[in-house]
Amino acid sequence: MTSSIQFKILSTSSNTNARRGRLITPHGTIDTPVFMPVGTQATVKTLSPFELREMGAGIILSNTYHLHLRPGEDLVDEAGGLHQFMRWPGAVLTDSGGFQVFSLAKLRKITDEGVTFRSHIDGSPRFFSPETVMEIENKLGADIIMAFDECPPYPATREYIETSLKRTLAWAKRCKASHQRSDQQALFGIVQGGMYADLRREAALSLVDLDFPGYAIGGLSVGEPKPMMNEVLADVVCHLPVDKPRYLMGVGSPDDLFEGVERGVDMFDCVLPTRIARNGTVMTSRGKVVLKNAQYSRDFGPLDENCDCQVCKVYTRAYLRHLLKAGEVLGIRLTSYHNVYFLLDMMKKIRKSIEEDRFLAFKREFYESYGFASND
Ligand code: PRF
Ligand code: ZN
Repeated sequence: MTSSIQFKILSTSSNTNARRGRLITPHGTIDTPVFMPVGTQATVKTLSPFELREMGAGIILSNTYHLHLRPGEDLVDEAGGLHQFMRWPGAVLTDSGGFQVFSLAKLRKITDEGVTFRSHIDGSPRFFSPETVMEIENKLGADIIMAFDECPPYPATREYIETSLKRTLAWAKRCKASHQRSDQQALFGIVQGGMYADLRREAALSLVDLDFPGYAIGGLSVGEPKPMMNEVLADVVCHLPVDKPRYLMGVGSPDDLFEGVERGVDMFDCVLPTRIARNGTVMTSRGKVVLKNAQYSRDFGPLDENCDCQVCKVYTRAYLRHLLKAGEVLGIRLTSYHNVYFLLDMMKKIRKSIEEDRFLAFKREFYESYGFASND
């Protein structure tokens, strides 16, 4: 079966594993490496699709777990799928619930068959299995859908990870077998295996055997030290095919994005820009700014003098600080806008630096200005 997506590498970095690519989906062409803003409940919190388009977002992520519980996949299906329902013209990726069911649901019971749990909203009993999750994701209608996996906690014993991984790999196979719309939705496999290099390798090889149109790296950024994450990541990537997209799930912060790109990752998603925006923190070219701090009360400059976003063109730190302090909704809308723009723009600059084969130099420059210690 031909895949519903196509991936092309346009250029590569000569001294790192960074690659500049293009992902063609039924809802548009995405330049990679890409950051996908998170729209858990079929909305990127506080931002409209017009605004997301305006700032250059091409693909967003949404969540099977949340949409299944509310409003339910049948309603979304009836609306014509997620794109139609939320009036988002770009591409959508849905996560499978393999992470949320383990972090949010109550009274979880996991067996080889699937996971029984209670809704965190109303306590109603639910059952997720590879087959039920594929049916839900088919109805939601995203361009890219994720296999149902278990994201094990950190730290975890080798025995726990072995059992969990065996199950995740069996589930990946069942997801592939029950996926009904492979001509319209690309199903990605998820590499788990905790922090164990040999288990990660086994996971990657088994999934590659199943021949997915793309591969995600899950189970990272779950509390392990950053150097450990980067080591596992570098290791996993070398077992993945060069010609398929690689997606690092739930990551991240500006430095995590640079480190991921350097190791050959093409796709990222994270709630970070919108989450920190809602408590008044913005990312700028000179590092984070906590707007509620008193030092900004009479600061009539922009959030970031090097940012071209609509917010930085118009508003002052003093005014944004006032909105946040007064609990006005516009405050968190504007900080969310700037933060998402900041990461999209950073990825755009990363892509350009790969094209011009100066990725590491750009990374060094960015780290110096942002205030990160450089590790190369
Ligand atoms: N699995 C799935 N979604 C995820 C993760 C995972 O391991 C993570 C881990 N960082 C974030 N989101 N299905
Ligand atoms: Zn801005």
